[in-house]
Amino acid sequence: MSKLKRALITGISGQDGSYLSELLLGKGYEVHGIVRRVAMEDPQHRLSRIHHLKDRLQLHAASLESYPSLMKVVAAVCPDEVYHLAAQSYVSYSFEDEFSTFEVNVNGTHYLLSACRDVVPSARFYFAGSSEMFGSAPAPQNESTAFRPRSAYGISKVAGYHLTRNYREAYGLHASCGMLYNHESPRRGMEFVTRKISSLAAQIKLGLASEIRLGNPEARRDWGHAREYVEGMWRMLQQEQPDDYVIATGETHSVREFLECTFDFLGLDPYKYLVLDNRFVRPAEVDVLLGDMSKAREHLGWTPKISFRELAREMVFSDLDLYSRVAVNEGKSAAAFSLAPMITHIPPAAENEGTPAAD
Ligand code: G4F
Repeated sequence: MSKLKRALITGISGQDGSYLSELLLGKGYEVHGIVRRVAMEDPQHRLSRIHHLKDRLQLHAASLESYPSLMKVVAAVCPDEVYHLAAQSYVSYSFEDEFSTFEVNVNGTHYLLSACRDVVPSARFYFAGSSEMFGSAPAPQNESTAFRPRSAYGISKVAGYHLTRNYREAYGLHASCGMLYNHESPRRGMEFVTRKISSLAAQIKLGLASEIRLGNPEARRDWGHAREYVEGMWRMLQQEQPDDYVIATGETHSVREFLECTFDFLGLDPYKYLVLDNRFVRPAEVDVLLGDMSKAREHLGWTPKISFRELAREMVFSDLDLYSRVAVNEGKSAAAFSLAPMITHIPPAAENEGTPAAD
């Protein structure tokens, strides 16, 4: 009988980590995750995205800022596949603290690669790169596009990409980098614009909020669904040869479009509530991201199926459900908002709504 494959995931408690855990468990992997010690001490809040999997995962406390702690976990787990997802991933914050962004994103990646080379050199390694590496490069971007990052976050991911490539070329590691475009879901953190919009739309509908403050509504992103994107990560590590891939939908939409689409699902006019607020405008913006994922389609057989509208719909109805429960707990009945039929499930997509994100 062949032995179970063992995966080690950094950032397992995040959006991508939770979807990837589900995918790997479903494929019969033994799944280990690295979390910070504080998360172990406060699992209800910090591990909420993987709470439903808690009996099937093996969690280890370590810090990306400590090489010895990472080394110890890698040696104890002896993984076949390592998915390095953990990072300071909020672009705006990287303008406020460039130094900790580099510390975690660059040194953390370097420590983990080094530990893998020294302890499990035959393990396959995935590095979570980002479309932010392309920055102001003209659209559409693909694996040959020159990087022009516009933030400390983008620069840190370019450094991680080169570290990954260098470990592949210098030490023969099976190390791949996924350049993933923005990927969202109901599990997205509240600081990112899509979740900020879907959660505030729901709260406005329920009378729990009265405005939405945004920075630049004209920025354009190539938004896909995180559940589909983690499948791309896994496929990269199943290839005989390591390589780098763009994972994207091939469609770009503005923040404004996401706002209009989301509010529209709830029958709201976003312009009654929108306040433009300079505090959310970045010192250097990435205006347009649009990925060309032909290589992933041809080599990995990966294509996204969930459209922009389906993504927005899932997010906003999930938040409506969430905040309805909040409203009920605050003594307001969901029925008072005429929402009872809407909050029980996410309605299926109408056949004529939206187009598939890509072929
Ligand atoms: O949702 P965002 O904060 O995501 P951003 O900066 O594109 O980065 C995300 O995607 C990357 C992949 O491309 C990841 F690598 C990264 O870790 C992260 O997951 O902002 C999206 C756009 C930006 O142009 C921003 O300026 O929305 C614009 N925006 C406008 N108003 C806002 C707001 N962003 C946020 N977070 N909050 C606002 O109020």
